[in-house]
Amino acid sequence: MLFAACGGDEEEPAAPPAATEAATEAPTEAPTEAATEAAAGGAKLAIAADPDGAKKFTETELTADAGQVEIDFSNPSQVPHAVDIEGVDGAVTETVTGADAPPVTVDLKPGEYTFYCPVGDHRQAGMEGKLTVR
Ligand SMILES: [Cu+2]
Repeated sequence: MLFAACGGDEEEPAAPPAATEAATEAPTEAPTEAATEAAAGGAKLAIAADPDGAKKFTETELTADAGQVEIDFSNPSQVPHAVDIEGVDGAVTETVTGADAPPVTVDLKPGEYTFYCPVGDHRQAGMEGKLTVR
């Protein structure tokens, strides 16, 4: 109700609510540098498990830019899965079933990696893929 009341100020020459709105919206677009930095340091690597429960990921070849990468693993199936990137300390997600795993952020150096599911025999069954970091 307070905001509705403010809207009624339109007739006044210097309506404070309008100025406040402008100030609120501007910062989201203005700092282009900050946005660029966020993109560079906030890269995301989306990985998903087969929705039908097969022991495989939806993609077997992924690429990422070197640096801080957030691993976002989604497992919509009713089979427990996780993601582990071979040879990268800490690059392993929680095992989830029918859910998204909490994001895991790792520092990736350029190179070729193998990501796989560490659950049971899933990797042997073919639940793995190649990750190229540039
Ligand atoms: Cu699995």
